[in-house]
Amino acid sequence: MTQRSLVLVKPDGVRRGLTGEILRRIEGKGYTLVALELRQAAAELLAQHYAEHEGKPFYGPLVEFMLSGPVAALVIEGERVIEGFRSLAGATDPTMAAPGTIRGDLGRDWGLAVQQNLVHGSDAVESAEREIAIWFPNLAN
Ligand code: RTP
Ligand code: MG
Repeated sequence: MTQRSLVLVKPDGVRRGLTGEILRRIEGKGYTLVALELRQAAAELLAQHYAEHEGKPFYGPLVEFMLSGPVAALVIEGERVIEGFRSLAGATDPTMAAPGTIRGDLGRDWGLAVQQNLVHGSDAVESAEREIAIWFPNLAN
């Protein structure tokens, strides 16, 4: 089934100049770019985006990190793209993420308050719809 996923290159990825490398992996895999925008996220938008994590110990540091610089926000499309991008991204903890993945090849633990792991990708059809509506309201169906 053709799906869409909301992907973010987080501020660490943009700062380190890895946006192009991450896009290359997505496009190389054969997924289609539907939207692409470099953007400084607002706190209210991040509160919506990360609503499921509110109250967790890493929530405050996570939002602060996501506010620390621009993110590249993307909508990508393809057959099973939601699980496909999660597979490209690798495990949440970049130290443990498999080599060959974005986080495994390009990420590491920097000893900071929150895992800076380069990318976000929607984890289910419902979250993709919700997140696309938050970041790209014009694309929402
Ligand atoms: P994402 O939502 O960014 O695609 O990552 P994910 O599904 O692999 O991870 P999730 O559990 O949704 O957590 C969201 C983000 O919060 C940060 N995090 N840090 N213990 C920690 O330091 C910790 N746990 C989570 C990461 O940036 C993670 O991607
Ligand atoms: Mg997640």
